[in-house]
Amino acid sequence: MKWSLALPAFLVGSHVAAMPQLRGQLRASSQEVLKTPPKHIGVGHFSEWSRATKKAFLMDWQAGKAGEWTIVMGNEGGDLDSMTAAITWAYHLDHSTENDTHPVKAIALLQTPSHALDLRPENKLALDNSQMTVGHEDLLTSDEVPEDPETLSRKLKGIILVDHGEPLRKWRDANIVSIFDHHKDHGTAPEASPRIFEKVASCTTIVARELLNALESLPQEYHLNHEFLELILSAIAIDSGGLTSDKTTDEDISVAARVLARSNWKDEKLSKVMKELDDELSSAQKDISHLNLRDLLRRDWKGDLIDTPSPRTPTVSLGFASIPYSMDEQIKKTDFAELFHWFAVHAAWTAEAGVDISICLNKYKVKDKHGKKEKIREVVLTVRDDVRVDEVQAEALFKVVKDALENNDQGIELEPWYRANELGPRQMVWTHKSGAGRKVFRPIVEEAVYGWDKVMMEL
Ligand SMILES: [Mn+2]
Repeated sequence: MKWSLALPAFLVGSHVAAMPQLRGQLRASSQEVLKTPPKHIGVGHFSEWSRATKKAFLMDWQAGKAGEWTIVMGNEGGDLDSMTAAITWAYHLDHSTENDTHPVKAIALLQTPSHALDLRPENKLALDNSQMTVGHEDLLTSDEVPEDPETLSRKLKGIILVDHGEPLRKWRDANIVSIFDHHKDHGTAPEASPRIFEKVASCTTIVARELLNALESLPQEYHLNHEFLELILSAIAIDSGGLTSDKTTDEDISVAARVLARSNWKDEKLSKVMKELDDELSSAQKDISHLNLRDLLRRDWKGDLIDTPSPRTPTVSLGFASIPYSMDEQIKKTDFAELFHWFAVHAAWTAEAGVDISICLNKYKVKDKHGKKEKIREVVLTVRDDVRVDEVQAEALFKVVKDALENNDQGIELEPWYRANELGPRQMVWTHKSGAGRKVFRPIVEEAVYGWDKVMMEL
């Protein structure tokens, strides 16, 4: 079946692209022949738009015209919400001004390297469903940004933050045009407009609502293609458990209904569509059993540098991982399947990431004696003494963060992990049953680090 080797180019032809069934068959048969699936260019309108935008951005950058662009960026966890919210607002800015004398040049940036996106099967699936090019080629990822963000941020027209409330340090010199977020408001860029912080399940809800409101007030609406609408519904569905989780708000429901009404699925029931999307995406999301510990650490990693108040105190780097496995299960995934190896693999990753303080937030379910499922969470704290702080400082930092965690005012009752006595210096593991995740823990740890200097001076 030699012809299958010519398939990628062949698929670009629009007549083939217009026949999804044939395309599927060809792809399936070619995969049998070739070990690695052949690359093909996405065929949807959405893919075309995204690809054209990326090309225009890179061409303008090369021509020294980066200053005409606004980058819409999600957070570095790079989940479906971040990705979709960024794409949604970039799409809106681009389409709503396309007939203007000076159309807005906006591009979505996924603040993860492309390989990290591959660690999120649900993103892959959602992009595939939206007929995007395999391997996220239509999207700009952080490893493709053609210039050091510190420098680029000063050249850009501006940045727009979605799904996070303050820019990563490397972007902090950029002009922040707008913020759409559902995390804690740290007061960043008070002059940004729109500047919306709202407790909703999915940040995409906020962005999609703003898009629809603006769209409906235009003299003539621009086109929303169905792939795009389906991606928006997917992001809201997975973050809201198909609109059924506790986090779901009326806004999530009403925005999803408005998006659905414009989609190809408009004749179906909202609850059914959202449940199906959530089921499909959540099962893809859970399909990470093949990932090793290093990949699990990288998969949902958020970190940044924190300046402590005093000039004599170094800047420290803080990283958070979220992992859906217990410590015991993670240990089993290491080559030696022993506790020491968890810390060795973890240390190799934090060294690579240049992180002083690392917090891993694990969550998993156990069945109690009545067969009822119970959610358990674990917190793993480690502090390195070889990145930005020395051993004495590392000890002090560890103590400050440990105290802040143990004496938190969020009602989280941390109990030492059952093997805590086997841990080494500046390592601690706790378990708890509160629902608190990264959104709760991150501010606790950050505030502790901001206050670290005070403790140092008292010593
Ligand atoms: Mn989010």
